[in-house]
Amino acid sequence: MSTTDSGKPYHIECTGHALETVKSHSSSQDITLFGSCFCPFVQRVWTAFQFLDIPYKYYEVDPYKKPQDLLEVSPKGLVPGLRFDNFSPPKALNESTVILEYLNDVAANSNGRSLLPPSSNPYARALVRLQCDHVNRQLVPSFYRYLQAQDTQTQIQGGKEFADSIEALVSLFERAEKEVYLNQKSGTAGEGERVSLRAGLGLWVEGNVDLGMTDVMAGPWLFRATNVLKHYRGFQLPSGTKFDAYLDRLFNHPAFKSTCSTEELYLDSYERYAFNRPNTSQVANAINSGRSLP
Ligand SMILES: N[C@@H](CCC(=O)N[C@@H](CS)C(=O)NCC(=O)O)C(=O)O
Repeated sequence: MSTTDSGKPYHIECTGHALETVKSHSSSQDITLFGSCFCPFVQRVWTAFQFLDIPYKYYEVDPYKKPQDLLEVSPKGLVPGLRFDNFSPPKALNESTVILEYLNDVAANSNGRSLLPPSSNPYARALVRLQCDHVNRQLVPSFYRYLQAQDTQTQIQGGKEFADSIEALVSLFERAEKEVYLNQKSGTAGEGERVSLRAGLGLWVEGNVDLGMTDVMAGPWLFRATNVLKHYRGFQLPSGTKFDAYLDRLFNHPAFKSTCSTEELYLDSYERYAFNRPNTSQVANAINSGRSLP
């Protein structure tokens, strides 16, 4: 566990698999993704582009420097942002959760890929959105509270709160699996029908090979729990056969893996959060002042 701030700066270029993906998405496309190599909100959207097979150009920006072209697509200067160059003047979108829904709609209208259960199953879609809501309002803020906590007592409490948010996510996964799939499948005819019942429930459900909306929403922070939180807080993710197998499927899914840099990039880039350096980011400031995240 790391105990002194060595003053490392955040990285400004992807490494590893992510760098390969950047290189193969560097030519002009109708959609430009404004991203930053260390950012989990970007990783959500980037994973969705990869999974949904929507053409894009990746464009690395430093969101702390607030370049003009970023401010034009994202008013607070936050990544991710999308710019649509086939309009004059170009149109734009920001906010990772909004962009994810947008990309899912685009795919549904083009290639039929989806991160959600089919619209013919509104209850299944709602249960997945409950999971996403939990990720956004509990899991993500508790990750930062834990990482930014400086005294031992607050760190212990932060670790517990973060672990509890993961347990609660698992309960929501189990609920959707049970209500949408397990309780139904005995009465159904064949494997085809079983596959369609579990479609869009994501990698939690054994046998599913497609990412779901919740996997994409939560994945970047679960991943950072295995490197950043482990390194700076000695954190161990809750363990269990089914949860371990889920994480394995998630972290090794080609669409997720292709957006991952090497561990050093995350450890260096998150040192400023781990030592709660002043003015680290808008997210860090919101956590320190008890406000909701930007
Ligand atoms: N609610 C935004 C949050 C995005 C966000 O906070 N991105 C960080 C990078 S991880 C950022 O751009 N920070 C710049 C700043 O703090 O000024 C989303 O979901 O897209």
